[in-house]
Amino acid sequence: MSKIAEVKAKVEAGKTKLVAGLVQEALDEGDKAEDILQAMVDSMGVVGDKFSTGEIFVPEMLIAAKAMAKGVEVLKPLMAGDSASSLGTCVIGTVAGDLHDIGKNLVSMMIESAGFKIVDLGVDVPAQKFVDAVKENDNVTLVACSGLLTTTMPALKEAVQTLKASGLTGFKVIVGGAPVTPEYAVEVGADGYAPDAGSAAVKAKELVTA
Ligand code: B12
Repeated sequence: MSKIAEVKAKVEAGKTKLVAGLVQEALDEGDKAEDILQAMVDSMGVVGDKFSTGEIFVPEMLIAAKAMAKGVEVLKPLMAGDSASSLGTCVIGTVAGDLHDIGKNLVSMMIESAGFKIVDLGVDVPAQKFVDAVKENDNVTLVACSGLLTTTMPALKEAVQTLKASGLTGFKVIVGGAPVTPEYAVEVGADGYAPDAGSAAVKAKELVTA
């Protein structure tokens, strides 16, 4: 089994103590950070499918997520660039009622590498907290809202609409997460949407430099 395949298998199996070491071994053997990351993202897809079919339950899903987080820690220094935060501050968070943060963390990492300073509000973030963060931090040029559940899509809408109704200016809003579509982003009044972390960074830059 290739090292990357081993990483993927161990993330799926939730082997939190093994994943970081295996990721490092894969890097040492010359595998690219992007490919290792993609393998772990794919693992999450498999885990989600197994959850859908009742083969595994929430605890197994959680432990797999923790295993992936350990692997991402190893990759982080290699993925994040060292741009001099010239694009302003990006406030990022997962919307109210939603505890998923792997995707949000990857988006945060890539947006940071595109040249933003990051203010991460974490998960389960009420709409008003996004607004408060725009007020409380200097030079906020972007707010990024993540939502992973169909049941929290209304919270995503509320976050965007509360930001837009706040009277505050000078920032754009980008949304994303598995159930979010470009059409939904337009419908809720967001300025931008991206399907994954890499394109989120490109879109973020485009939005604030346009
Ligand atoms: C891990 C996981 C969990 C973990 C989360 C741990 C953590 N720290 O994040 C735990 C166990 C807590 C969990 C709980 C639940 N989960 Co869950 N979970 C998952 C799982 C397996 C992986 C999610 C993930 O990390 N994917 C990998 C990342 C990299 O992908 P991503 O999040 O989509 O992010 C990418 C893009 O979407 C995008 N993106 C994300 N955010 C943003 C933001 C912006 C601004 C932009 C531009 C882009 C962007 O870029 C990211 C990187 O490329 C998914 C299955 C799946 N296929 O996604 C189910 C899944 C999301 N969960 C699901 C469910 C049902 C639940 C629970 C309701 C289960 C329950 N009965 O309790 C709870 C809800 C808890 C809550 N209130 O949030 C369903 C959702 C179904 C739906 N359509 O709503 C899924 C799809 C599983 C399934 N197939 O049924 N879950």
